[in-house]
Amino acid sequence: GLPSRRTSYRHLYEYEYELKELARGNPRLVRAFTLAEPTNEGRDVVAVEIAEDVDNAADGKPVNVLMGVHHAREWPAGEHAVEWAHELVNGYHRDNSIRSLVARTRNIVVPIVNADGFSISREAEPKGDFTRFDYEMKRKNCRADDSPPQLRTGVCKANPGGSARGTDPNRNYAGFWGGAGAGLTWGSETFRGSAPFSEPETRNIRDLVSKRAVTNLITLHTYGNLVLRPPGVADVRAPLEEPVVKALGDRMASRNGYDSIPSWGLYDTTGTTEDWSYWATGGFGFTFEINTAGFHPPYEDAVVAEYVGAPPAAGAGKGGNRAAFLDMLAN
Ligand code: 0X9
Ligand code: ZN
Repeated sequence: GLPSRRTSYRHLYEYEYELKELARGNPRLVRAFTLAEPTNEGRDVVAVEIAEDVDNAADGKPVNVLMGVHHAREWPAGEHAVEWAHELVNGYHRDNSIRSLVARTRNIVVPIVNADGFSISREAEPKGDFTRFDYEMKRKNCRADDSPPQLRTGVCKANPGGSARGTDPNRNYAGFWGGAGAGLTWGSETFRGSAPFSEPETRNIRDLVSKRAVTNLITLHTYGNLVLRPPGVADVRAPLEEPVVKALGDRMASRNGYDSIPSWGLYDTTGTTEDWSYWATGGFGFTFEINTAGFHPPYEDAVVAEYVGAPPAAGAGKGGNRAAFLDMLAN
């Protein structure tokens, strides 16, 4: 089972509560904090940092960031991120190899980057008052202020047309912003936004990555069982250390059984998280596309099996993302 023994998708309030509880129970090891800005609808974006002597942030140890749910409907992304936090804390107390990894690194986990969108998607299911496409299958954030008049009437939760209202957080970063694979209009599911970093969600990550000299980040999405590395467009001529980045991606993929490919091999994208962070800071970054069954299929399939790993009995068992994350930490 999972490090937390969880068996169903969390709600937003459970993420917040759990991260704070983890810090409260392990004050030297875990620090819970809120990212720089609240979302457009005023929600906090909550994170934890896990390290030995966690408050001594200037100790020079490599910083790893794991984040989930840039895209509202991709619920397993948040689950894998928060389970990783539990894994490190549990392992620190019980497992010598994890304890020594934690002693050598600093680990920041942001399970739900797009708190507004996730909240709408996650809470849509039990209610009969909105359509599946507008709410449960929402992808983007909630940006109403500078959207066209017909989309501007209040916060996005209270109004139909919710899927159109918003910017795609994974097209809003400054790296090659607005190029191939990014929508230019509000109605687009990949809308780049009105300007680079026009959204609190991306500004929050910019702030975190810039302040903390991040060595590596992994941004979790669903779906496809892929480890994606920069660049998002094939014709980028930036000085990318392709052999190094490929080797890291391949290593992680060898643990979780995913395919390791450059992002442009999936399709062209610009304004994505790790393209920006790599070119802005030199820090490594990868996108994992978790599971093959959909954006948020049954928990057992997309979270338990994909995180812990399939049992090896059938011959083709995978290590799961637990193994991939630990491998990155060990490097
Ligand atoms: O399109 C996306 O943003 C990602 N796929 S998803 O189905 N989760 O929406 C893929 C992005 C891949 N490109 C980069 N990460 N550069
Ligand atoms: Zn996604």
